[in-house]
Amino acid sequence: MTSKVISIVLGGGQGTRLFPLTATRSKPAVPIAGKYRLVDIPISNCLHAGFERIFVLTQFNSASLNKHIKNTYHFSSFSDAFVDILAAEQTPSNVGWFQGTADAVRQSLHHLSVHDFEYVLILSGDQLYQMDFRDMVDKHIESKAEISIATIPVHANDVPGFGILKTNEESLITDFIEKPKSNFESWASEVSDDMAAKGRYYLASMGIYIFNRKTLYELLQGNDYPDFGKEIMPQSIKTHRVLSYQYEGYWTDIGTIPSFFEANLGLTDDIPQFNLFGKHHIFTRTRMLPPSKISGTQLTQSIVADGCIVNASCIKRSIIGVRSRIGFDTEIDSCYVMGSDTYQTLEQIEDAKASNAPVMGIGDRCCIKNAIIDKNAYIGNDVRINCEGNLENGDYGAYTVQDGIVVVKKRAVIPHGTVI
Ligand code: ADQ
Ligand code: ADP
Repeated sequence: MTSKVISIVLGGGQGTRLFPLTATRSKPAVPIAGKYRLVDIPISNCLHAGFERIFVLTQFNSASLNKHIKNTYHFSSFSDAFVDILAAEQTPSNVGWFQGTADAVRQSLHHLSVHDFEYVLILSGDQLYQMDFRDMVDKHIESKAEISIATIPVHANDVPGFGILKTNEESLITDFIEKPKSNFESWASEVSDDMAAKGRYYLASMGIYIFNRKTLYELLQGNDYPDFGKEIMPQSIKTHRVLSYQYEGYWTDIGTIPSFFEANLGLTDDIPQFNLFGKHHIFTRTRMLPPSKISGTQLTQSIVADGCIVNASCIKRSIIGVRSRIGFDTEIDSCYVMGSDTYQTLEQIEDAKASNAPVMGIGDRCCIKNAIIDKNAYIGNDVRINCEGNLENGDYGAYTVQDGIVVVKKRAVIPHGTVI
């Protein structure tokens, strides 16, 4: 069965909801959990299922995405496995960017058609979850569906963010509405006792779809509907057999700064809902970094990636990414520090100090709370970030503030003594 499936990861539109992390890189290349990138999650789920032919669709291509895919996903030359990036491209018949999710897949059909496959698995690129796609494909085939949508019960508060649907006794979808804003009470479904206890009565689309090859071509060709959720799904349930594949495990959207931040910090929990340490771990690039060196630091509920040099006094509920350097007497609380792509040499560090400029990483005697520090940032000594709270949303040049979270931009320089 695995040889009959091709997977497509929807790597993101313009990525505005994750700005400024997507200011200079495409969304699939955004770093998560200290050492991975967003795209590693759907790709790892596919590889664990044995689905080894994967396209990643992205609105714009970035050096980091190419490099990451090229350096990470290597397969035997005796297999037909691949992970290929398809960036929106101009062709004689198409001058625009991808207009939406369905349009992105439509514009990529000519790359798909040269392959031998019966089912297409379409995945979102900004979700954190571990799902066995083999079971979903098995159910799709058993029930003779033409399309399957993975679904999950959600709370009424979350309904306006999702495609909501209703099913019949065969789990076939009978009604579908994309992101209803009000008066959706009649859309509640029968759910398990566990879900009912959590008030999760509405069946939401997870944006994970299986299409039979013929059905996908039928639905995408001869029209220019841009989105699966807005146009293709509500229409297809009238004309096709569309199965709801219900899932009740951990699954969360990481497409906005607050959800991205919480999903990352959630990984530092005692028993996180997303298991980095299990059998279905996430694949990523092997970097051959040195082990981290930590001195005088009280570390509580934190994740420290490889290659770090940490002298901070205390780090609490934080993720410290690859090659992070953190100075003496610095306190870090509830932060995602992404780390660096390279190390400064000792000479560069001495030169910076001689000219009173910050060195790469985080300086001495800083206090940083509720922040994301993007890669290669230079944070000086005695800097205080978000220690008093109450910051107004906005873009302040070197950093942004959104819902109480400060995001220091990639390569930003925050001079000594700055208070944010
Ligand atoms: P949304 O997540 O709001 O709803 P959308 O913005 O279309 O839908 O994004 C789906 C995925 O496609 C994301 O990974 C996104 O980054 C990517 N994407 C968006 N535009 C793209 C483009 N032009 N090119 C490439 N990739 C693109 C969808 C469904 C809902 C469902 C939720 C579940 O429409 O019905 O409930 O997903 O999260
Ligand atoms: P990101 O998207 O995470 O911000 P980049 O595209 O800037 O990443 O960099 C990704 C890769 O590029 C890193 O793995 C690193 O090896 C390499 N890189 C970035 N900056 C430099 C540099 N100044 N010198 C050498 N390699 C670099």
